[in-house]
Formats: sequence, structure tokens, C-alpha cells
Amino acid sequence: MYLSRFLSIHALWVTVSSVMQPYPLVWGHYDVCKTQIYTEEGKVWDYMACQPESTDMTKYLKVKLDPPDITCGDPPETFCAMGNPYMCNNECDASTPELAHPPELMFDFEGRHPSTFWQSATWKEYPKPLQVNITLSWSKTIELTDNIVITFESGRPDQMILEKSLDYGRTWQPYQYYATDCLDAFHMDPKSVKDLSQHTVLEIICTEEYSTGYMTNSKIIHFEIKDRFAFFAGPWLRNMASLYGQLDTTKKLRDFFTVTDLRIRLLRPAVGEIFVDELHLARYFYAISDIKVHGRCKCNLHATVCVYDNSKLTCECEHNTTGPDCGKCKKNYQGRPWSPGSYLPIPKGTANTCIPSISSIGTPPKFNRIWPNISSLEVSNPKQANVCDNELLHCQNGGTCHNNVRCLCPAAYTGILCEKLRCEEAGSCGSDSGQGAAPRCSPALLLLTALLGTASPLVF
Ligand SMILES: *[C@@H]1O[C@H](CO)[C@@H](O)[C@H](O)[C@H]1NC(C)=O
Ligand SMILES: *[C@@H]1O[C@H](CO)[C@@H](O)[C@H](O)[C@H]1NC(C)=O
Ligand SMILES: *[C@@H]1O[C@H](CO)[C@@H](O)[C@H](O)[C@H]1NC(C)=O
Ligand SMILES: [Ca+2]
Repeated sequence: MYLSRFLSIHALWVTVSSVMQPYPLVWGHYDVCKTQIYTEEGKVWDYMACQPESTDMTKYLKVKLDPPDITCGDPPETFCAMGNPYMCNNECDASTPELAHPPELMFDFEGRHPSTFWQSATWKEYPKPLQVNITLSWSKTIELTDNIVITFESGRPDQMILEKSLDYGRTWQPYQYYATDCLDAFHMDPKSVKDLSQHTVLEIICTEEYSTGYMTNSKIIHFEIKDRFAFFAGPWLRNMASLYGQLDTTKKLRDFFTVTDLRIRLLRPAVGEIFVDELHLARYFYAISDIKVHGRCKCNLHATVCVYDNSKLTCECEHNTTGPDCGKCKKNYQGRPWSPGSYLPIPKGTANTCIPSISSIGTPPKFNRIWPNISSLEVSNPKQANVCDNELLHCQNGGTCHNNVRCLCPAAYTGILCEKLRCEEAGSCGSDSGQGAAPRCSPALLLLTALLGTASPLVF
């Protein structure tokens, strides 16, 4: 399936709209990679920075649930009506299409009534936690361009973490914490995106804005991309030039909005009261009717077309670049090091094309801009990716990144990313039941350590 037809229609629209206003209000500028211009030497190509149009990315993802058998209906079970704990004869049955709630229903066309939704099994095993991971994978780096919006059919969970991966699911970082009580759930002070600023925009926050207590009737959870853009582009995103300029010069900011995978970690369903009603555990479950993810293929400003072929997204690279993200120069075009295109100068940017290799031309060409070392994660084969990158904070628990190939861990930790306690590996952490007996290994403390490692404001 080709995105290109849609893209060219949009390109036309952008052309029209850009005639009318000096700076288009939408992402979707940089829509051509080259044009022919006339000079004294005749017709020549003029190259510029270019990127694919932003689109609905849920069409191109794979979804995976953990535990795999967490979807309701196998075996059939009954659950209580949303909002009515005493009407508990609703049925979920995976083998009957009208009563089944498979994961695909989070991504189908919504807008009809009643909505279609995925639903988990109920909390039969209380007090064992009811936890579900929903992992969305693109096998391609994508840049988010609009809010991630998750619409629940059940109440919004009491505790949830949105996580992201930049390395095809090998390592994960928290994106945002959601809780009815942030302090209690995650040892974090509640914050809202509105509390952030240009300087703290990359801070990972815990928000109570989307929980059961707040606006009880709302079923929606956001990850606020646009509010974060607005710190640079102004409240109506009018000054996109400023945002583009920042994205161009600040790799951390660019990477913040870039993902290969997202994970929704549902940790505790909506309870709505202080105590869980143990006589009606069929009241408690998760149900999600819709997930929206808008973004574009990351092509390093070297392509406007991203092709979906064989269930895989790939940039159609221009500027003599190649690779799934146009992350390197084509063979015989390695006359200078590869670099991404640049949004600057506004509005056409700089193509930073790859040029023929030195052997095939006379003298090596001069170029005056040395580009920063672009994340090794962009290499086409994830197996070759470097282990860590200090900017992305891949090493955990205070480990530091050594030459991008390994994490140097503090004495108490081990593992490729210092993710494991040394005592855990040796089996000397204390009793198996965990809680209490071995405080150093209690999950809460581990979580806290993880939070301290990643939740501090990142100033750039
Ligand atoms: C969900 O993923 C996290 C890592 O992101 C993992 O630690 C946890 O065990 C997973 N939970 C389930 C229920 O699979
Ligand atoms: C890339 O290489 C082709 C020849 O293979 C050449 O015609 C074209 O102009 C080059 N493009 C750029 C952007 O350098
Ligand atoms: C990029 O990083 C690699 C190792 O991480 C290093 O060997 C290389 O010199 C760096 N290149 C530049 C241009 O800084
Ligand atoms: Ca749906």
C-alpha cells in the first residue's frame, strides 16, 4: 500500500496554502526533495530538506498483549456493566463475534455507536495485581506529530505508564505516568504539562489529570505532544519556524518525539472507591475503544514518501541516501560523511545531499558544517546498534555509557544496562517472597531508583 497518493494530494494543498500565508500552520512543510531551476548553466536540480506527511500511524503498527491470554472471553465470562456494579450478567465470549473484544477493536474506524473495544479479563485473581502491557511496534523510527489519545470504554485506570522505545523494543523509557494518586503510586509529585517550560519540556511527569477522580465522565487519556510543541511554536503553533529550529539543533528534543515502539502499561484498573469490592470482582477490568497515534516516518529529511510494503514501512530515500531511515549515503556517494537534512534556513532547509565518493571525482569537496554524531540507533540493523547513548539515558541505576558500547555500572548493579541488582543475579537478595525481607530489592524501591534515574528535569 502506498502513502504516496495521499501525500501528493496533501502536497498540492500545502502548495496552495503556502501561497496564501508565509508560514503554514501545519506540519507538512518540506514537502519536496528537489525542484528544477534555471541558472546560467541551464536547467539544474535544486535540492532541499524534505519529509513525509504526518498521518495516522495506527494503520502500520503491530500490537502485542502481555500476558497473551489477557483478552476476555476465552473461556467466556461475565462482567458487570460499566457504571453499574450490580448488573453483572454482561458476557464476553471470544468465540461469538458479537460478544468478542479482540485487540484489533482498539484501531478500527470509530465514530459509530456503540463503539467497538478491546476488553481484558476481569480482576478475578484479586489481590494479585491485574496488569496488562499493550505494545505497539512499527519496526521503523517514527516522529510523533500530534497527541497520543487513548479512549477507554471502562473507567480510566488508577495507575498506568506510557513507555517508549527507540531501539525496536530492546530498551524502554517511561514517557508519562498516570495515576489517581501519583505520590502513592509512583512516589512522584503530580504535575501537568502546563507546569513545564521550554527548559523542562523533556521532563517525565506523573499526571493526575486523566484519572478516575478528575472529570469523572471523561474516558480519554492524552500524551500531550502539541502542548510540548507549543513551548517553542506558541499556543496556536503559529511559529513553527522556531520549533523547527529547535528540533534541528537539539537532538534530545528530536529524539523525545521519536519512537519505534510504544507500550501502554496498565497497572491497576479503575476502582473508583478506596476499597476494592471483593464480592463483585467482575466490576474491574480494562476496556479501550480507540488509540490514536499521529506521526510520520523518520527519514532524516531525505524523503517525502514512506512506503508500506510487506507490513514494513520504509523511506523512499532521495539525495543519494539509503537505508530504512535514509540514515546513510548510497554506495559510491560517500564523498563526505552522511548527515541529516536540516530544517534551516526556513522555509526550504538544507538537503545535505550525499556526494560522489572521493575516488570518482578529483579533490575532496569542502564542507563547513560538521554534524553532530547522530544516534547510532538509526543504523538499519538493530543488532548493530550501540548499547547505550548518554543522551538517551539508556544505562540505568546510575550506570554511565562507555564508548556507546557498554554501560559501566555502579557496584550494586549488573546487566547490559545495569538493570539488574547484583544480589539478584547471585540469588542472595533475601527471601523469595520479596516484599520487606530484602528492602534493597523491593519492587517499590527499584521503581523509585528507576524514577530517580529518568525523571529528573533534562535541561538542554
Ligand atoms: C510489562 O513490561 C514491563 C517492561 O516494560 C515488564 O517489566 C513487565 O513485567 C511487563 N508486564 C507484564 C504484565 O507483562
Ligand atoms: C544522485 O545520483 C544520481 C546519479 O546516480 C544523480 O543524477 C543525482 O543528481 C544525484 N542526486 C543528488 C541529490 O546528489
Ligand atoms: C562518532 O562516534 C564514534 C564512536 O561513538 C567516534 O568514533 C567518531 O569519531 C564520532 N564521529 C564524530 C564526527 O564525532
Ligand atoms: Ca474501536
